Amino acid sequence: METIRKTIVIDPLTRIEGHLKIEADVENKKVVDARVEGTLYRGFEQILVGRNPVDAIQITQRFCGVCPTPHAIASTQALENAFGIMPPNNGRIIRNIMQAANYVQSHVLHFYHLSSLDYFRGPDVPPFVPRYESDYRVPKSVHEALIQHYIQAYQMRLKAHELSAIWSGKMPHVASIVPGGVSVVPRIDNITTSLWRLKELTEFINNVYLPDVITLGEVYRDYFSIGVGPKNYLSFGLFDLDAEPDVTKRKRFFPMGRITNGKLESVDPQAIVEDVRSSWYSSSSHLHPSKGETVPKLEKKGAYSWLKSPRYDGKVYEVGPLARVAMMMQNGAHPAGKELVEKTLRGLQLESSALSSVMGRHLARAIECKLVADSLGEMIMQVKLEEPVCVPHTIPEKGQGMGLWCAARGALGHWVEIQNGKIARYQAVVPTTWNASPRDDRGLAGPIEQALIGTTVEDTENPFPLARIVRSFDPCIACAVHILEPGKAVKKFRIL
Ligand code: NFE
Ligand code: MG
Repeated sequence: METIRKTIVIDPLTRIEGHLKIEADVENKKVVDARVEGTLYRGFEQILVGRNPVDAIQITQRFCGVCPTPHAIASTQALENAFGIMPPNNGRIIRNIMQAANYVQSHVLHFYHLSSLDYFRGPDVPPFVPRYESDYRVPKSVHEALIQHYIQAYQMRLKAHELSAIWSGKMPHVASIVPGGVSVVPRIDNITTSLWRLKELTEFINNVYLPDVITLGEVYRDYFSIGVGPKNYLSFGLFDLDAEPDVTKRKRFFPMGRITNGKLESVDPQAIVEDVRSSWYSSSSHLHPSKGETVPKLEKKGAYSWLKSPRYDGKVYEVGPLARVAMMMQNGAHPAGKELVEKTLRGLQLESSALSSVMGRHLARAIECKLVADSLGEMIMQVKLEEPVCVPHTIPEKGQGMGLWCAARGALGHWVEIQNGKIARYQAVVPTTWNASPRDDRGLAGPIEQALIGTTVEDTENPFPLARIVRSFDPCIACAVHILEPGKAVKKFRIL
């Protein structure tokens, strides 16, 4: 039989954050190779050099409007690490509240407004038309409800933003996170106005979001075996439960850890490097982020992305809700959460291995959203009105710091070096850099590239399975790259 070869190009992929191009080489309807290309350069890491270290908390939040909160927290923790301070209980807890609200907002955003229209038609009015055609299979009986939920989800995201803003002053981009804690003085109405919003959010997650994900899981069962990732998972964990200065020993609601070849392991931050062989940077490759460099070079031969390739001990790791849920299935931190995952999979007559898939990622995100919302009430009630929220800080002449946290999309690290009281080096390694990374120095494909390879594409003119796979990772390229050449020929775009 004659082999039919074709390269599918999707550029830009819509309904994600930022600018992403997908290239998939297809042979006889099967993806045999794939390249995930971040096509946006931003340069935040250089903007930070020479600034007052405390500016990092505000500037790094401008990486992204979806996940400013984790950048504020990771940068503050990097500074606190360099300053030798830790926040008091109230500071720690109030940051957790803001982060939990941001998780809920982000997960609801991802499922309804970024992903769900991959699976059912929106109403026949703009902005839902024109639309690309797909194998929409949702039965009539639930279709109308899904559209209603899509609209309701906007209200829910507003509620989650408000819940954060009660503590963070505003959203997006929190105003009250400072080195040593937070600057908000809690009052009783912060607590009460948070609780009623949380009640509405919890009801939505339990009665609408999670059931909708399960419904789509039933209808699109085949997507529990499509988009299989590297099956190695990394999480830095989050929601600090104590003030242990060593972040690798700190107690967290979602503990730090890795799963490699099915085995639960600890995290040694020294084992992280970023390769740039396939990235448009002339700086040295394979550097630890504390020594990382970001020197752009668009003409670099063999490069195809602005994203670097973070690797742990030379291996490829998927990060995100699926990584945290995969960890939860082994680390004993949340028996009820584990039971819910098992029960849901049993209901769908699936094995736990089905989690590494498009639908597995959506399910993990929804179950994590429920776990976070269910714990948020307790976090709010832990705030002590009469206790301090912050400790003072002094900026040292020289120092180094690391903040490891988890954004909604996965493991997030910030590294800062201070010289003469100013930032001398700043490196951020963000979730989408892990997931959407290009080939590393050894040629290993990144997690999304791996998930694309092997996929069957029946119609190369309408490769919707590829779009569904990429979106299940919830990529955010604005975060991950942190050039436009005016006057050059306009590209031919294919929008999916
Ligand atoms: Ni812009 Fe982000 C999250 C971070 S993604 S959304 O969550 O950090 O890489
Ligand atoms: Mg970076």
